[in-house]
Amino acid sequence: MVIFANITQNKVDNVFLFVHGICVALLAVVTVAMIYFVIKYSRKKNPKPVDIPGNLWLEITWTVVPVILVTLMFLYGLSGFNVLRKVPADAMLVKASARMWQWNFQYENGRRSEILYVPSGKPVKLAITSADVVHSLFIPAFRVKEDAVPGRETYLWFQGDDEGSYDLFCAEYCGVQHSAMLTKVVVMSADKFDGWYSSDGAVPSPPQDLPGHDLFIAKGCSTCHSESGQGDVTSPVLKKLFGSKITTVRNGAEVELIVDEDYLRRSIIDPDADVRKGFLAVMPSYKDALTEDELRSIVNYLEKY
Ligand SMILES: [Cu+2]
Repeated sequence: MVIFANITQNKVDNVFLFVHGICVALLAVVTVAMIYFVIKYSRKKNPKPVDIPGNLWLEITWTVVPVILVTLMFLYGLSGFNVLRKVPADAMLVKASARMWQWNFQYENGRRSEILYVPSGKPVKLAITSADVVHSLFIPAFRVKEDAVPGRETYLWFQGDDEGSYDLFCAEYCGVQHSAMLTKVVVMSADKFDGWYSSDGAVPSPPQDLPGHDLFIAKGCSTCHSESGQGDVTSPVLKKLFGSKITTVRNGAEVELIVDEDYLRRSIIDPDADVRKGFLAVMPSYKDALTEDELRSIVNYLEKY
């Protein structure tokens, strides 16, 4: 038996299994009856058609039983819906805003992030808005999805009980870079989360006089890799990184390397290839979010950063 990781997932899965179970049972009943009638009333056995008079009890049964079944499906589904819509009073509020083609999360202390960091075991309410078109915020692992509609605030809530990182993406086709609206929910222990939450990554201030700086901000790099941030478990500090010797984990094995242009490039396009030792692999790939020129510009910037 599956052990469900969290409340919303548990509820949604149970309703799904219940409805699915009834559907499978009905399919079996209908199929068996159909095969039975095909054989019993075949033309070979009944060359002469005869009228079969109605059967009141049979008709009452096949009306009442389905009514009971769909009512049960509705009521059980409604109980799941109520769980999803009723946010626990102690939920932590995070504002989630969507725009073509990026997610942005803002916390109550003003801290912003492109990755949704949450403490484990605590309900989180996302207040969702969109700056342009309709997007949809979907976290499959927690079975929650809600549209981001311009001019209006929607919401959802979930609770991550197991530490780890989970996919979060846009589930409403919103333009050519729709598939780039992919990020992570990182569930951390309360201690680690508090450390991240209170670290001063809120005010990124990379050097402004270098080319590539504006791009570094515009593409959201600085929301995680801030200059002043001391670098938590998810985002190493990039300052003076170029040329330094680091240890990474590649396919499960530790590798020592000198940070060069190739490494910076690879880490932006395929962040999971060489993950800095001691850090979590949570950065989304920027393969489709940057043109070749933009990529070159950011890499050049980081070389001097
Ligand atoms: Cu979208």
